[in-house]
Amino acid sequence: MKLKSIFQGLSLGFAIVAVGCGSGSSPQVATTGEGNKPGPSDIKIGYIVKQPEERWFQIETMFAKKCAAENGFKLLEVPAQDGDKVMVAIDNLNAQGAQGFVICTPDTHLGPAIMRKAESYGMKVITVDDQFVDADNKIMVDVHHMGLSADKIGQLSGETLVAMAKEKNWPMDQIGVCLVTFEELDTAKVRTDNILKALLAGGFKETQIFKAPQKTTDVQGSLDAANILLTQKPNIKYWLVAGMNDTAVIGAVRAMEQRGFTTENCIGCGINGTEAVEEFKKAKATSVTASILMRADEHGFKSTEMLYHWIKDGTEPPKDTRTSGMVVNRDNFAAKFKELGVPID
Ligand code: FCA
Repeated sequence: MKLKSIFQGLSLGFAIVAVGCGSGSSPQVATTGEGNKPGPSDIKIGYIVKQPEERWFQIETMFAKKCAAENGFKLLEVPAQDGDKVMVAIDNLNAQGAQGFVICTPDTHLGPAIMRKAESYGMKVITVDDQFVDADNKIMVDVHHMGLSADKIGQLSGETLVAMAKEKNWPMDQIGVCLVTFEELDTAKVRTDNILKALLAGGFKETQIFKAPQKTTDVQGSLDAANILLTQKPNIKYWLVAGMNDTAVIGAVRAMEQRGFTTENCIGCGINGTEAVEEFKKAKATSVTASILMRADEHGFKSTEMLYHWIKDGTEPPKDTRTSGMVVNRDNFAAKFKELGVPID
């Protein structure tokens, strides 16, 4: 799978401020490297994630650690499930001498506050997966980002679901689509908007596609969202399920199962692959029929590697780096994960 750089960043010199501590100053950077550049062992990088319980973020962090081990710098793993934890985490990282961090924030609206704090400490920042937004809800395109091509991935998920539904040959007028949404998050909205487009292009009518908004982006959040929809639509015989990630689809499928739906009348396609694996591994197939396998490994490794070179050599990374994905299911997941070197146990 190819990593695509959308914008080629400028290579800028990086001046290291060698003294100072506490609020409003840059972290102290020892310089055991060549000239006045820091050596690998002088470098500490934070890896902050919003949902440490999700396998996606565990794999990302695993590969960020691999990058640190291969290059000889120190990676500081930080779970931060809310805004307060993020702010405390940045203070702690600074106190530990980290020169920068990669972050998937629990709330993208924290972007301006996170950047203000990071800049006050002279820390470099790369966002991973979720982009910051400003006070006007606009993406902060000046902050370096590594993420996925949410439009293409959404489209692929929608097209996969259409193809799977066609194979089932269910009567079109008895099919409903449960589209689990989380429109507060840009990458999620772009994904589900494009799933919807692909379903319409595949012959589904707007009137048979129902959005189920998640309040939280965990299994419980999507299970609750789907339960509300199922209560409102008790007469639908066949369900297709989609959402912004595997967790969204797994929760909705659990809600369907509680009402007696099986693979005979319900199928779903997730995104990430990292959580759908648990479904594919089950002896009996579940309605989580497929997923779009994304590169958690590459997101973790590359984002950290880019930040490392930025701190160490002053090589500014591209402003925007995007990854693509591929369809996985029960038949091919083991081979695909093996190819990427991503563990499935
Ligand atoms: C978001 C989702 C994750 C993953 C990531 C690429 O952060 O919450 O599950 O899909 O984008």
